[in-house]
Amino acid sequence: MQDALVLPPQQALIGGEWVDTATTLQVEAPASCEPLARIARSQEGDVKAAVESAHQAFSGQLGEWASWSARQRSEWLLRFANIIEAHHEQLAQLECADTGKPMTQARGDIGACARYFRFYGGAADKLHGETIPFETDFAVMTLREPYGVCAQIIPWNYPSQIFGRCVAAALAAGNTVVLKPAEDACLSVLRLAQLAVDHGLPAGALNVVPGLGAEAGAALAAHPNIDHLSFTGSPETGTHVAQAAAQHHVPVTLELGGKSPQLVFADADIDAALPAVVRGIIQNAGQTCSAGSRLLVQREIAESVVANLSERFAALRCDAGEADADCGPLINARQKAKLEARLAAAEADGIRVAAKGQLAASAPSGGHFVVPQLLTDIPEGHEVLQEELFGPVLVVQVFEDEAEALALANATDFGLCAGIWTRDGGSQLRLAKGIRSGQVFINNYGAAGGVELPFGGVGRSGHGREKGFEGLRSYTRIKTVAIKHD
Ligand code: TXE
Repeated sequence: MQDALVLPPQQALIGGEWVDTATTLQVEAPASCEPLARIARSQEGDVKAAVESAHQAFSGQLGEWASWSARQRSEWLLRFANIIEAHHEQLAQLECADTGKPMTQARGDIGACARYFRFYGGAADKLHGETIPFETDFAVMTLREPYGVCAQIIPWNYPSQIFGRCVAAALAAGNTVVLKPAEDACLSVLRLAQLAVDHGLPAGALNVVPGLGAEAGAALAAHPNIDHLSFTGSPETGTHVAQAAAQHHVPVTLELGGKSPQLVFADADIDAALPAVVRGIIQNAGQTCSAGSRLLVQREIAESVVANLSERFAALRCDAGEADADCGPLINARQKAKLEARLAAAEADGIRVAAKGQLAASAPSGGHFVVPQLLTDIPEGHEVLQEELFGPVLVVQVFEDEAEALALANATDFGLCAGIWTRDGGSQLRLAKGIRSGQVFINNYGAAGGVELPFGGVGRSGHGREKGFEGLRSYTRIKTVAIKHD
């Protein structure tokens, strides 16, 4: 039996205070479309106030953030990781209800959020510059400095994880943050922000402006006084926010999704590969930027692999998040309609649905469910091979040899992740070097989410790196100090 949800304030967090906005937005549970909560609808004025508070906190005019040493930041981040863990089940229930994802996945996401705070807490006081040998009468060093006010616009698919990834790294480096969470799912983020303030995060270090992308998001990206912008979402919105930030020469990190391939060779350990291939596409109902959404399989095993996967797909069940089935619903009616339109077009083009999962009889009516599907016999260059479908749909392509596998792997504009399943060491390394993507996994997919591992894309998947130590460095800039002496 689930406990009553602990809902966060229906307000924006500005300068350490929860502040009413002129109006609020209704949030629905994606599994049932029933009302779940209301959230603040921040407008340009709220965003301005949040940026101003973040500036004041960074420059020492508000609260004590600016006076905290790296060691103090480290201690607070480590303590906050424990606080997240102490509220683990409560936060997971909120994440599950708000995003619709199965409870096991929601629990994993809250665990990962705590891990980000622990990782960046541990790293905060180990981030140093260098000394550089120069002329004999010079001493030269680099200082790694925070940018100042970091604007962060995040999506709805992994709210708590992406909160951890962005906020922990930015704070560890000494920045202040103005965060615009997604209107479709932000309850865990607001509750995390509430816990942070209640547990001693100085006023103004973290500001949260919930609301619509076209209002709060656009106002934040275009604000002249932000010093850095990190955006996770669609390539289209990423282009808009990057253009807005460019007006003020604000550096931008963009994480824009993918169409990541899983390459399965005839010599692969099939018993290890196929469960990972299924997990890689059904996790969070396929609404994962790093989803392994294309299966490239070598011709001699293609038939048996498709038969094996068909059985696995047919056994998959969709249900509401708290039922903890294989898949929950999609996030909203728009995402569902977009996916269903693409699937209908694919079927009209003769693409075969080799297998489909089931909607559990216990699933609530009215939810945004789309059952997992395995698509084969796809014409070269078809849209389903190119576009991020953002649902539990795996497309299959067949290759003859390593050269064709590499060509197919690189045949989209995206480049986020790739999985390679083979026992051939030479092939592993040639492909790892040849694949155009930010992460490559050999004989695994996703490295269990590894918060320690740098993550980001090339091409239409974006640029810049989050996660790991690279992610921490990306929230700093280098200042060179050259000292002339006698
Ligand atoms: O994304 P948006 P949507 C991809 C995925 C999905 C598609 C559309 O393919 O099907 O994007 O999803 C804010 N100025 N990804 O429409 O619009 C918005 O409020 C500033 C991949 O939900 O990019 C939210 O906070 N901000 C992805 C955030 O941008 C704006 C995760 C993302 O929303 C804005 C999600 C504007 N004009 C979707 N308009 C990933 N990389 O993991 C919207 N936003």
